[in-house]
Amino acid sequence: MTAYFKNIDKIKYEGKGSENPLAFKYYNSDEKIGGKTMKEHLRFAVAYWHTYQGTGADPFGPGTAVRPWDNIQDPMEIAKAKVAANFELCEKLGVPFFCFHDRDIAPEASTLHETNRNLDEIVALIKEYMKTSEVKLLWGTANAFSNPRYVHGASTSCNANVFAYAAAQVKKAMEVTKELGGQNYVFWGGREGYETLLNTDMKLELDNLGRFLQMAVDYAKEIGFDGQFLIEPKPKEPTKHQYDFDTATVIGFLKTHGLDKYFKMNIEANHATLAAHTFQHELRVSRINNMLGSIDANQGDLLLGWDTDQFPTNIYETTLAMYEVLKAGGFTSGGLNFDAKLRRGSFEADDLVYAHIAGMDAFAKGLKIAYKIIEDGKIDDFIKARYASYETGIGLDIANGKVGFKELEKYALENDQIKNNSGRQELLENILNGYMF
Ligand code: XUL
Ligand code: CO
Repeated sequence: MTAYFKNIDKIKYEGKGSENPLAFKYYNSDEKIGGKTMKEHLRFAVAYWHTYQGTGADPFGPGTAVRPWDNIQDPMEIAKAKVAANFELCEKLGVPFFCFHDRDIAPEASTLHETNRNLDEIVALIKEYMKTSEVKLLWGTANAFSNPRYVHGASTSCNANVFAYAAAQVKKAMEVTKELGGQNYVFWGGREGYETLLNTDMKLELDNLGRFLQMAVDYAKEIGFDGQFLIEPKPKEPTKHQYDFDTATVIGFLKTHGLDKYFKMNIEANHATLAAHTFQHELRVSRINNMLGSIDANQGDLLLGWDTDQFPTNIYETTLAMYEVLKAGGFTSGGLNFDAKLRRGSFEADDLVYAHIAGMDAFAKGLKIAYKIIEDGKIDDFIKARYASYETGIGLDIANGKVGFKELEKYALENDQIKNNSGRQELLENILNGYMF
């Protein structure tokens, strides 16, 4: 069997003192953190699109990536090489999952019929690999945004034939995800949004999006796909205004269309910051609504206003993210999918390995610190004490819905000398630093 990452052996944990760049400093897969191993907590996944499809092309120049399949010509042979490379990379990194769009794993042909045949052939090959590998599919999705037919969107296109085509594509992608034992199915908006209201029937587009998701729910029942449906919010890019703007918007949309019980969120760090939120904010909104499903693990650059999809190395961010995941009770079907790409200057295949090691170590360290924060309880105790006024007296009556404006007015007239306590933000930030360093 051809090895695509020839210079790389299985990446091992060597600990903090190690100077080996091809070893983990923090990610120790079998180490237990509060009764679960790191592997069980973190559930890492490799993203097929960036890792095998990404070339480093940008609007100013072509791709720079040097990849072992560069000299293969036939698109189906390239696709097969990437399947082999995927299992090799996941196994060498000890990453238990991967994720894909339909068009990442198999090339599109000139008819939908042929395209589906290509997909079937590659899916059969992936199934073969899965027989002897422990690597599993975290989630599948459909790329209903790259092909020019999706110029005006997919389920929100003004063209009903495009809606139908997208439905056929998602139907097939769901079947394939089920066939490969995918634990989730993701809907990211793609081009579901608009550029100008001058040409847009927003109400019809949103209703069509709702109808489309309902069809997906119905079809999942029909074929017995019991994976979790996830929606991945993003505020802009590619369209100026994406309908799945952020978690709060998506939850409102799902409730309006009676779909909220079927979906959870797939929160991507860079999408959160594009929405002018923090990563932790989006995770918190999902968690308190019992909708934290999975994470697209990456980071943006706060100096740039687009989706840079960098590998996550910021330990503050990974710590606060893992704090939310632990508080949510951990992942069930979800995990940490590295929806992240190499910088254009990092063009060698080995950079893929360094990048994943960096991301895995950053989340392992974040997990350890987050666990310490929760176990120690200082921050949680502070928050609890801050809201103690709702645990007795008038506060408890408010929380229990026992009082209205009239009772509260009577209370306020008798208690109008208000005393507030400090929010102690800087003290808490220093406490957080104490856990980190
Ligand atoms: C785009 C993005 C997608 C989704 C899957 O910004 O994040 O790759 O994760 O379609
Ligand atoms: Co993503």
